[in-house]
Amino acid sequence: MKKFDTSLYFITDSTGFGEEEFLRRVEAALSGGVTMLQLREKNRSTKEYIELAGKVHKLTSAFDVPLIIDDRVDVALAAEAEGVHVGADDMPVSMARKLLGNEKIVGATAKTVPWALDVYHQGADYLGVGAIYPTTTKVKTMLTSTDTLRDICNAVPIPVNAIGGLNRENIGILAGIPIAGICAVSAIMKAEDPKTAAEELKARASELGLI
Ligand code: TZP
Ligand code: MG
Repeated sequence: MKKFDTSLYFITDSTGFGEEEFLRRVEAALSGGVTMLQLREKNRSTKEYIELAGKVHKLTSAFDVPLIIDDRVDVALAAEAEGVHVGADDMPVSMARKLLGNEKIVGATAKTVPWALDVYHQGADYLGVGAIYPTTTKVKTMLTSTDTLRDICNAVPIPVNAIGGLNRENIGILAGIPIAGICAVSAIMKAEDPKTAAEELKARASELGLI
């Protein structure tokens, strides 16, 4: 049975880092208490994506953290990752589910209640909702209000994570919304010390009763 915990969901971005430094940061974030990790690569060949996924998978496995691959079901299968995350322009959730089976995790993006219900009914295991704040990470997205985030949380029976521009200074805006966790890229990836950043973000989310 697949089990996962989205409370501190770290999404990577290797842009600007050499491989060694990237992997060092990933490992540091894991040691800081990340509970789920998504490898998100937009500019790699399939071969490079699979190779990097294999290296990251070694690290996540050592921490018993599920590795999710962004966009690419083929890469997730090749690297024997624990799952995939698909957005509006990616493979439909129902197809990803069919290809991966029920033991793998399929996450989806949603920005409205009807969208959330649709991907839930297609078989999504969790949702990422945002962007809550403007983000400096390269992404095609629009802002999602905290009211919509709350409505989505109340509309679906699966874990819903907030994403977009989140850091320990600003996650107070999420207090009282029944999210399952926080997704963060820059707040951890670009931190001077990703381990401390992960620890502090988790501590703050916990203090606010979010996780
Ligand atoms: N989807 C919505 S916002 C976002 C994604 C992938 C990027 C979030 O990155 P950051 O650096 O945590 O704002
Ligand atoms: Mg995508």
